[in-house]
Amino acid sequence: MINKRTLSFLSCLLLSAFFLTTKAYSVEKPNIILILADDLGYGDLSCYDGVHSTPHLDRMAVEGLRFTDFHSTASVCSPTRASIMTGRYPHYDGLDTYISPVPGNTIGLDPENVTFPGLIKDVGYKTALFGKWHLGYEPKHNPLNYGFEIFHGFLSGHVDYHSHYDRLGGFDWWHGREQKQEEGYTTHLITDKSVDFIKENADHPFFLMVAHEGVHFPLQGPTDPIQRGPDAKPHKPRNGKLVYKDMLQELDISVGKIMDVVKELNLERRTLIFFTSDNGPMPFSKAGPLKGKKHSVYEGGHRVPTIAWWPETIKAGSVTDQLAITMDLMPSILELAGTPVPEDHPIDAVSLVDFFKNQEPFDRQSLFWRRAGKQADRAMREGQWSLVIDKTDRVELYDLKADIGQQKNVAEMNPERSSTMKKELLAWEDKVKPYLNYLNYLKKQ
Ligand SMILES: [Ca+2]
Repeated sequence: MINKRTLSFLSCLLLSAFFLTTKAYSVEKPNIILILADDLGYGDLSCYDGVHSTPHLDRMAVEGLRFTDFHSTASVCSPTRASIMTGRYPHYDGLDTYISPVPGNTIGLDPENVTFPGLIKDVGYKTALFGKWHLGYEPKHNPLNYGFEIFHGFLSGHVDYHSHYDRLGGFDWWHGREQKQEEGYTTHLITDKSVDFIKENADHPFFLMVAHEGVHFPLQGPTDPIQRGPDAKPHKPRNGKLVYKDMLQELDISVGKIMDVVKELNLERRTLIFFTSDNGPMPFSKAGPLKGKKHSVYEGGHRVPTIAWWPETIKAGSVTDQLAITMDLMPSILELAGTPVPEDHPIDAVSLVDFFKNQEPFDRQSLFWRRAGKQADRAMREGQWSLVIDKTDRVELYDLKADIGQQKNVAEMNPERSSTMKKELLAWEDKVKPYLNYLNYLKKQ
C-alpha cells in the first residue's frame, strides 16, 4: 500500500523530474533566427570592407563568426529560398529561376516536399515567417502548408514598401491565408513582428525566419512616396544611391533590434542568429572585389555576406573561409532541433553545427550553380577553383586564391583540372531536371 507520505514524495519527485526535463529541453534545443536579406551584395557591409556603414551587422560579426566564402544556392531569389527549405538543389524541384507573379502562375515549391519547418514544429518548435516567401502563389503554396504556424508578409518577389502592392499591381500582404493591409514600411513591420514573436516565445524553443524585403527594389526608404497601388502618385525619385543607403540602414537597424531583444530576454546563450542574403547585388548594391551581380554564375552572383551569432557556442570575432552554402541551413536547423533529415529525402547539403561549435575546416563536396534564362551559364566550385561554362560552352577556370575577381582564365594552363571539373559539372546537370520553371515562365509572359 502507498501511504500519504510516499504519495507526496512521489509527487515531488515527478514534479522535479518534469522541471528538470523542461529545463534540459530548452537548453538542448536552441532558438534559431534566420535573417535573410534580399539582394544584398558581398561589398555592401562595412564588416566586409563595403561602402556602407552597418554598425549593427559589424557588431554581430565582432560577437560572432563571419564567413568569407559563403554562397547562395542560386543567383536569384526563389531557387535559393527553395533550397533552404529542402536542403537540396532547387533544380530537382523545377525551380531554376524566380517565380513571376503573373496571374495564373501555378509554379511553386511542391508542399508535399520535405521541408524543415514542419519537421521542427513536430518536435516542439514554434515556427514563424515574417516577410518574403516567393515560393508560389497558389493557396496550396501558402507558407502555413510547409510547417510555419505564423506567416505575415508577401508571396511575390517584391512589394511597394508602403502600400504592399506587387510589381504587376496586385495587392500582396498576408496574415496567414488572408490578404490584409497593414500600415507601415515593410522593413519596420517585419522587424516589429519579429521582436514581438521573440518576446512571446521566450520560454520555449522557436524558429523565426526574418525574410526581409530589404534591399530589393523598388528603391524606397521609409520617407519616400508610394510607387504602386491606388495611392501611388507621380513623383520625382531621389538619388538612387542615397535611397539605397537608407534601405540598407533600416536593414542594419533591424538586425540590431533583434540581437538586442534576444539579449534583453537573456536568451543569447541558447539562440543562434544566422544572417545571409538570397543572392548577389542589384544595381545599387555592391559585389566588392567579385565579378558579376545578381543573375550571374560568377562569384558576385552568389557569394554573399554571412554571419553566425551564438554567444559562448560560436567563438566571438572569428572569420572563416570555409566553403558553405545556404542549402546547408536545412540539415543544420534539423540537427539543432534534434530531429534527423528523413531517410527518404536525399539532400545535397551538410550540417554546419559542428563547424559552428569547433570551427575546424571540413572537406566540402563540389558546389554547382546554373542560371536559367537567356544565358544558360553554369558554374562550379571545388576548393579554391571556380569553373564557369557559358551558354556557348566556353570553359573558364579561375584560381580564386590568386584571383578572387575572376579576371584571368587559366583553363588552358590547367587542362586536366578543367576537363575533370567540366565532366563533374555536366554530370550534375544530367542529374538535375531541365529548365522547367524557366520554360513555363516563358510560356506565361
Ligand atoms: Ca533576391
